[in-house]
Amino acid sequence: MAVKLQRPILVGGVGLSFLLWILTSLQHTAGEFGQVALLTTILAGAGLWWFQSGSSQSPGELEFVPPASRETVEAAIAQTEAQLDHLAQLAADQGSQAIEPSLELWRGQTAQLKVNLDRTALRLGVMGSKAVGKSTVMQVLAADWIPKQELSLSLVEVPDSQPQLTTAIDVILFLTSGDITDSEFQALSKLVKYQGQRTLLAWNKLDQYLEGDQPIVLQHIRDTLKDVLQPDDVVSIAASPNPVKVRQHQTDGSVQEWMEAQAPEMTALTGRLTQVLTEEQQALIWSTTYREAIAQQKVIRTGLNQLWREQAMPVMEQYQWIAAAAAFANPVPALDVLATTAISSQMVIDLGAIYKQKFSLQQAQEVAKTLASQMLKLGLVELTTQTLTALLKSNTVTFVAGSAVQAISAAYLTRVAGLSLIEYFERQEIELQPGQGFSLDINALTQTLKAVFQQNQQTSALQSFAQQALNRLSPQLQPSQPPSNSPA
Ligand SMILES: Nc1nc2c(ncn2[C@@H]2O[C@H](COP(=O)(O)OP(=O)(O)OP(=O)(O)O)[C@@H](O)[C@H]2O)c(=O)[nH]1
Ligand SMILES: [Mg+2]
Repeated sequence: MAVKLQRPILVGGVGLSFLLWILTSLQHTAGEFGQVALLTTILAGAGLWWFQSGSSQSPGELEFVPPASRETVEAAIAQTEAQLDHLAQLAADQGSQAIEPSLELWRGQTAQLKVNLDRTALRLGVMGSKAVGKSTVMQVLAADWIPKQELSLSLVEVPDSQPQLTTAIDVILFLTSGDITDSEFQALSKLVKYQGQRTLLAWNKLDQYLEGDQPIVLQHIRDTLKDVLQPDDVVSIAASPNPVKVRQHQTDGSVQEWMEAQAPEMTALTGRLTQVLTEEQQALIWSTTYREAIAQQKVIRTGLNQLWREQAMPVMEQYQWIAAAAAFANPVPALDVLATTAISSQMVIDLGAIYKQKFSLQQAQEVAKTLASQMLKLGLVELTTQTLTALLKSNTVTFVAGSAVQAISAAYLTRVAGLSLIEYFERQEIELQPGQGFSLDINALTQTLKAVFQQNQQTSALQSFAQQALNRLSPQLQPSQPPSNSPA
């Protein structure tokens, strides 16, 4: 039994037959409860090998915290490099050459992060809805203000359609042309609170309001944004004020009228910008590099997820057939769900291990129980059984009785549980060093479960799955052949 400690129920390939033997022999001796209890005890006993106490920890805050020091940024870059190394190792172990070009690219980009940390030039990005004056403001800044700055500065427009471009930008200049709209408020909040972007808001086209109203409007914008931006970071400007009509009464009694061009009014903005860029230069560069490192990690993560999925799918499929065999050998509907759960705790541990999510048996049981109860609550169990009953009725093979429906349902539900876990894990933070705490976002897991079930619910998909399961189970239906549990 020492061969494969991580998966005791599969040890030596005899685990399943052993399990089935236990289940069948129990059928004569014990009540329903006793069977489940014993099954759970067997699995729990086996589970002691990997039992480890995990400290519970509240789920991480979503809000971005700007780095306090250069060390924080360097740690984030080191973490990015560690992820890359892990990916490279995984690709080598799995012999996946398809990822090589991406790996090369990501290595280059990650090396660039260290260079970026030592830059001095700053990047200013202009954003805002249509026709608020972005181009005009950029022209005026480029002509009158940037040349006077001692800092090296670049100015870019960030299109609404590509907000991800803000990652590499140090300061965002967000423009409006009047009171803040709801969508502007949402966009600003996201930038500042979620992306941790240093942001100034400029209300442009000040000249369109009466002079007496201007301070009131500005105050109103500041009040609206009080939880997002400090008042100093909200200013008013007129990048291209409308010409003003001038009337002059002549000595001969006639009246002369003409339009007089107005100079841009930008001092509130340029004053604040100069201050922010000089006082916060270092922090701005740290922040941006930190965001870039985190964004790079997300990209590398897609590569990791791809390779991890290649490992996870066969593991999930193995459990799917174990669940089918167990449910088939022990065809009491209420029991099946529980038996499936007992088995899927081990699946949680095995899949978790692939995704660097460490679970104790107890925690895994909690996850499996949550999955099972959500499946019941969402009506997935009933729906699956009903659909499969209807599908199998039309099947010409007459021996596929109730137990086969239960077995295929168990397999299918285990598959849905496994795929949900895989998708859930793909979105979890990973810790390549050991010692991570346990946290389960039940809500996110349930949402994933619903989505995965919906994706896999089509009759055609279920039909081909049922057929596959029948092929799989049929050796066991014929007494002359021993049960098979080796993966396809
Ligand atoms: N009254 C007034 N009009 C302005 C001001 N600034 C810009 N405008 C006018 O607003 C209009 C739109 O300005 P743009 O600079 O093209 O705005 P934009 O945000 O670049 O527009 P898109 O690129 O189309 O989204 C132009 O007619 C400008 O002349 C201002 O301070 N006051
Ligand atoms: Mg424009």
